[in-house]
Amino acid sequence: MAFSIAPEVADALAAARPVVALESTLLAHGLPSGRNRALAQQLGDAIRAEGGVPATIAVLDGTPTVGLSADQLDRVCAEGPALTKLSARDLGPAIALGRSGATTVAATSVLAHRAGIGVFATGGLGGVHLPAPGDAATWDVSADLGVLAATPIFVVCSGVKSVLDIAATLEVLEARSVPVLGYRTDDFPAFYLRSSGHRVPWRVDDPHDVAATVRAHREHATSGIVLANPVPPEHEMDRALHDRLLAEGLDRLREAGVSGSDVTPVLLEHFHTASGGASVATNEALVLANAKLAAQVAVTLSR
Ligand code: PSU
Ligand code: MN
Repeated sequence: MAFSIAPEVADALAAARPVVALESTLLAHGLPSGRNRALAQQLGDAIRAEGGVPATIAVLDGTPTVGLSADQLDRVCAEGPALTKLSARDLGPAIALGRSGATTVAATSVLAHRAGIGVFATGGLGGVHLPAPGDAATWDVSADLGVLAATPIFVVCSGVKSVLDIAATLEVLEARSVPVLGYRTDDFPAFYLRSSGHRVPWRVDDPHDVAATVRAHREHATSGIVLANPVPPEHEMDRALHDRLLAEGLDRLREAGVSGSDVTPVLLEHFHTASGGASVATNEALVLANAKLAAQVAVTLSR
């Protein structure tokens, strides 16, 4: 099967230099067209500024591609939501049928690991959704969690969105033996907000302790590791605005009968339009901070 790794990424991996994987779903589906291409560039620049090599991942015309070129980033960002959202289970069909798609945390983790990349930066993980009204439980659990349980990848994120059942998400990560570390915090962040009100089991305060933890974990376990890095304080969303948009967004999903993998993109779109772009600025700031931190850890790990 064709598998394309950008020469710069392949060279860095061969020389054991630090590489940071980035996902393409957050570009294509998580941010409005018009903002995503600039962020893609800034993410790469932030990783390079720390001494790392960025590797954005997608599937293009049936080829899993690790390290998108400028032209390929143009394409992924221009196609945006028209591009299929590929989770891990979708990789086989997309490859076999010659299709293109943006990769989620799950699919990006699988391809990054296969390419030999162990460090990954993103915005928010998928998780356990809230049950539909009247239902006691939900079967809508993101494949991100199962893949992180089975894949030795270290992922920096800003927690999960408050549209998810955060307590249940943390329970699944615990049950699946995925360590969750808080970066300079004791609270698991909720993407737009610095705290979800749920505690993290472990707190780490600098990239060296993070790298040491990743190394120690990899000595005895094959699961992934989550580092939860809260959005920088100056970019946190106003809590009252956040709570209003969340309530409105949930009503909207219910009215439109949206379910499954469409839930996250539709909700994000509501946040972006109804906040007049404030949520986009928060989203961009947190992903950038995560790329920078992931690069610092990757640099430390490579020493
Ligand atoms: N959460 C966000 N922004 C995103 C996503 C999640 O705040 O863009 C994307 C990520 O790619 C994540 C995916 O892996 O959604 C999870 O989707 P699902 O719940 O359908 O597995
Ligand atoms: Mn889902």
